[in-house]
Amino acid sequence: MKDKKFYITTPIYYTNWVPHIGHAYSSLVADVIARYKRIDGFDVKFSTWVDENSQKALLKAQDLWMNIVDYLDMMATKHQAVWDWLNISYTDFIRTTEPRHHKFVQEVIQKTFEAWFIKKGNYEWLYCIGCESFKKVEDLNTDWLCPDHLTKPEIIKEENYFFELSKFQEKLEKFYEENPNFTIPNNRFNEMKTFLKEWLEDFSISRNKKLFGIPFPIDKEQVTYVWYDALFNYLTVCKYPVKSGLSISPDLDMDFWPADLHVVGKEIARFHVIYWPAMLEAAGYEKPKNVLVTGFITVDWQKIWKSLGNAIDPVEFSAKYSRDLMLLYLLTAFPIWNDWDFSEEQAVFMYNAKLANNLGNLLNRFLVLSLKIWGKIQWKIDDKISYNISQLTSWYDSIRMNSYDLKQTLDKVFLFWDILNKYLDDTKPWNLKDESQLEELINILYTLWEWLRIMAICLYPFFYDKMWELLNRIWLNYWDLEKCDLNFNELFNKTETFTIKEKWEALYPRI
Ligand code: ME8
Repeated sequence: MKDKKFYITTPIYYTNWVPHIGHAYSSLVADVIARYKRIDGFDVKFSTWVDENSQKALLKAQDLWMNIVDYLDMMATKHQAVWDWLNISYTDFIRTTEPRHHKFVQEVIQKTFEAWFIKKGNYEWLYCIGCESFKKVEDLNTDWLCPDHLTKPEIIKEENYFFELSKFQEKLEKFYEENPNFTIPNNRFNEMKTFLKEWLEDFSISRNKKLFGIPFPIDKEQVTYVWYDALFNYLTVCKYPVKSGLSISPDLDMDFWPADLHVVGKEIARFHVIYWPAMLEAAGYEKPKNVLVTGFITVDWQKIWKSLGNAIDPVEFSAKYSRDLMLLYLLTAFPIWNDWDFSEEQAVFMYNAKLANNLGNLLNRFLVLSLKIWGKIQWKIDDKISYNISQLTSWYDSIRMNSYDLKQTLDKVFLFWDILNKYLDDTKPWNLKDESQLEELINILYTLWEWLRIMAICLYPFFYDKMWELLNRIWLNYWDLEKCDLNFNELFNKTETFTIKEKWEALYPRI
């Protein structure tokens, strides 16, 4: 068991749809970070799956004339198939209809009630089923519709239970002050701080109608509001992790709490940055360390909608091209704090430029040279370039990956290819044909291979499959970087002997 622990989550996704490219974006971001942490010697817990107690799933099941339980089973399987196809390296899966989640949510509500943070009140509000959230008149567009779903919100008038969020205004302000990087990136944190300044109202956490959901423990006539149950999924998997079958083993993974990172989209930042820390404090749990907020992907500048037929299927897209192409595009075309309009053309262009041409050409250039010399290359790194290597490694590890800046990390690693290409152009190893120049030639080649080794390690969390192949082809026995005991620094500083025996097919064929 490793002592360094890291717990990362994706949002749990609604099951009125199968995941589209936007959902895949969040899960891929979380996957890269999880793999990075594993290589760096952390014991990683990575949780994901589905948010099931929603009205919209119920309506969808009714539309299909299906029993809700059968419908949810079918959709949970479909969601899992997507994440398995994309090789998302989750360790924990949660469905919010599972008995362990019901049990835990009821426990925390009881605890929160006993701590005097839940009160009864009259609820008179507008509710958008698409958002599964209440709305104010000023949130609606000029036709009185929800601007995101273009539907008329329901008017709900009933007596139910409220979470007293207003008691947390000052506590949250203080928490943000003490944790200036709680929400990444900064623009999203600033939005949340502005929101916090304006108003914090108590919000309803139960519904009077007998809807589908978790029975509210202090009043059995009511069910729990879906968001109040959903957020606690992150804790359920620590409190009652399913390690074998469906047995409920209390507290087994509580040493992973508080979560290190929640990856969420901007539309649910408010739930994670404002409500969630308050809900945790009220129930007596520590707050998460960071929330990473991603921007939104549109297609033809429209929100992605099943009914518009503009949803890009991540399985189809990655089958047509590759997971690496999709990931490269989603993580480098735009910064995480931006929204972006999806473009297949641009994705292919970036792949060809960065992976097929840049990496591919470089590899070919010195593969041919190395084969000409001999099989084994062991020498020392050229001083002219060793500084650049150490600059890359220290920068990679301590600065970018640890602040979850995936775009900058990739951009920077790709930038180092240019340095390497320039090194080749400057040293012109192909001109070193004389016997007396052999030592110099070997030295240059060794430097190049060592550099490639480092780059492959840096890129492994992103493109683990191809980078594993690359390391394998130069006969390095890094058969499972995510399970080996070395951390990044040790891997970077390892001295290796390279064996180059045969010409390979292109690692990334041009499209
Ligand atoms: O909100 N662009 O689930 P959800 C980028 N169940 N990311 C997108 C996206 C897009 N167009 N569309 C979706 C819910 N996402 C709740 C979450 S968590 C306790 C409960 C991603 O199925 C993004 O991460 O609507 C967004 O926050 C999430 O999927 C919403 O998925």
